[in-house]
Amino acid sequence: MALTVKQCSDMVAGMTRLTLPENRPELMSKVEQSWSNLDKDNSGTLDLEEAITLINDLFTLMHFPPPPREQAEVCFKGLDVDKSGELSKDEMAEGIKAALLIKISYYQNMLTYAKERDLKDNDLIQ
Ligand SMILES: [Ca+2]
Repeated sequence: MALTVKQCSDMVAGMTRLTLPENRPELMSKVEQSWSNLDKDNSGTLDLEEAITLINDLFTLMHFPPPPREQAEVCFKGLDVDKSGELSKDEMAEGIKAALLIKISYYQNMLTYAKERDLKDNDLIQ
């Protein structure tokens, strides 16, 4: 996926904003938006199957191939901080934040690359 320098820096800014503590309500509202579709049994938490669907969606959203099942399960266990076997909205928000931070560092590397080559705002980063 080729982006211009401007698109790339806008993405970093947008994603960074979501990870800031003061924008927690905004992050929570994004979690809230997708939650009702995912929490099929309306339990208020996501079980492993529901969470894996979400993890796959998130990866797709970030233009990463969905992880193999095994890796998604490891991911789920990592997100389930209180080891309840289910994910709460807070645990999910933390997971999204962690995913965003990974993605931000990816785009920051692209920006560093662009800077080293003295690319302008509308130049594509190849
Ligand atoms: Ca939990």
